[in-house]
Amino acid sequence: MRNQEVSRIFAAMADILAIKSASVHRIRTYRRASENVASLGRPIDELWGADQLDTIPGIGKTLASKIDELMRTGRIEAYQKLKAEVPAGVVAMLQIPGVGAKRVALFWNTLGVTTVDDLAQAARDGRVASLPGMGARSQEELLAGIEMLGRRTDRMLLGIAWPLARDMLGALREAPGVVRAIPAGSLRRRRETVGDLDLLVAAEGPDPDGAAIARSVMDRFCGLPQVAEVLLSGITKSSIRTHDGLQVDLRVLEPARWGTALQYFTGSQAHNIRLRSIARERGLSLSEYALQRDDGSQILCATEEQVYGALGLPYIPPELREDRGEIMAAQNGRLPQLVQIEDLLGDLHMHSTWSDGHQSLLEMARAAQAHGLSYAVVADHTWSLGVVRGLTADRLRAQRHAIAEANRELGGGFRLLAGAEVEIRADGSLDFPDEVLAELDVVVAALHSGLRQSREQVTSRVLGAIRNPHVDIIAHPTGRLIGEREAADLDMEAVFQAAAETGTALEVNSWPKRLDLRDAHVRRAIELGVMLSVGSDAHHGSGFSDLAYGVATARRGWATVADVVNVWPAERLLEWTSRPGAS
Ligand code: DGT
Ligand code: CA
Ligand code: CA
Repeated sequence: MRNQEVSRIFAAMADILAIKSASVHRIRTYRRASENVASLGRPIDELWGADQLDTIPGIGKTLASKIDELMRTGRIEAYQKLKAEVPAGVVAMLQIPGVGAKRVALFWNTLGVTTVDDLAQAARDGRVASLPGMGARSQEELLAGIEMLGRRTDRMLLGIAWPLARDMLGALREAPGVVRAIPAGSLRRRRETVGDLDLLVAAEGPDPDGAAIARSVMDRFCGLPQVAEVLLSGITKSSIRTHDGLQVDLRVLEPARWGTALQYFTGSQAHNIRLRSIARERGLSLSEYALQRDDGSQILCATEEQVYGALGLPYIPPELREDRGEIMAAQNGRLPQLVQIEDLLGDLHMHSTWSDGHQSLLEMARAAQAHGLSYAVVADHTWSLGVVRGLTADRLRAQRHAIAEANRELGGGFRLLAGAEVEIRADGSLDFPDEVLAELDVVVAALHSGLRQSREQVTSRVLGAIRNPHVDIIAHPTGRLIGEREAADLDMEAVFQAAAETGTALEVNSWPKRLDLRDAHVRRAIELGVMLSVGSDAHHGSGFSDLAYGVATARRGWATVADVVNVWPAERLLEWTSRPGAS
């Protein structure tokens, strides 16, 4: 599948065009094409083979011919030309948090810098501050951004690694003799980022030692289209590096030892160390191969339940295996019944073309329904968020009519609720007065600006929003973007206490770059009695599948159905939003 490659090239072309200040239309065309190819859901090679590239939204004749060129020749001439015009080090400046194409062009054209290092030096020399539109403060922010870029690890977002693992395993499952194929390691524990992928396959076959079967699985693995480089190709373990630079280890096992191997390679290491000491107390030694008694005899475990069972424990879900008290909870029969994706009945945070979303109310509703939901809150951005076409009070009212219209069209099988993602402004006030908020079914409030304010300032803004009786949910409370932007310096204890007191829910935002609240915050919030809302933040119908990442994060924070408001039917949710003290 070459979708990722095509998507990456179009995104890179859009970046270069933006630095060259090409027409906004042209830049957007490439950007959209990149997004649409990434979320295509079927191999682009297939569409190309069937001469159907132009059925992809946003791909016209010109872009189709470029994809065709790539498929036939392995390169796109126009991309090569663009790359020759703008140095790679200049394009890399776009990765600096807070730096967009206009700034990059300014640095390149006026300072003559062609690498991020040159730019950092120029900032340290004070040459950035004197540029038009810049100043001492923006120079400092630039240096902080570059520093953050340097600290960025090469861990991959869960939202990228999970689909990648799914694709690779899907291909391996088709190999002869394969009976199971799943990701272990941090991906199975659903950590927000993964260092490398640890894939496990159980295979069995006619030949006595299974070697031929294992060999054929390994060959298939090393030949997958995602593979850029084979690091190691053995009979029990192979390692490759993908085009995105991610290392993937594959182990092929006998089904009879599947349980111990899966348990071992799922980790975490800290969890495993505890399990081994419990095993020793029972006169057993636990390894990836088996449980072994003191007399040397082995207990083979085909399932993880058998491993945990032999140690006197119930099965512990992978998301909990971080040595954060899960083993004691298991021993005391107090493991939480974790919330599951199937438990969600609605989504409380999605966008439409009324602000910066890509699809209409009706399209979003149908997509949400197709994802198994029965209602969704339209939470478009409000006017003071400058970068998007945020809603004024008048347009918000007009949107309510459109929502009613869409609901009639949907005919009762699905319901859109009227909401807004109301901006919490830098001075702490909200974009709408109370009487406008009072007209909405659900009010979501969020910070998008002033995230670097002092702890006192930024905390008081969030507390103010929580205490507003109309506000039901605080979206992505800390504002962090994984690997890009630190969380605001919030006093989280104060935030959790206020949310618990007022019955305001805090969101677990499902967008893979956010996952905010994060796992540790979820855990503490629940301890203090805070309700959670798992929100997709979808800007496109395909965005509802991100809910899986939000649910995973909630599970890592020990959340049960009792902690999540969008497991309720719409009627109960609306009772909650009109609870005493709210409206
Ligand atoms: P990552 O890759 O950094 O996101 O995190 P993990 O947890 O996937 O770690 P990784 O890939 O090094 O190893 C996968 C699992 O294998 C790990 O969670 C537990 C197990 N494991 C690996 N090496 C060791 C080890 O030296 N001791 C123990 N007890 N377990 C290990
Ligand atoms: Ca790993
Ligand atoms: Ca590994």
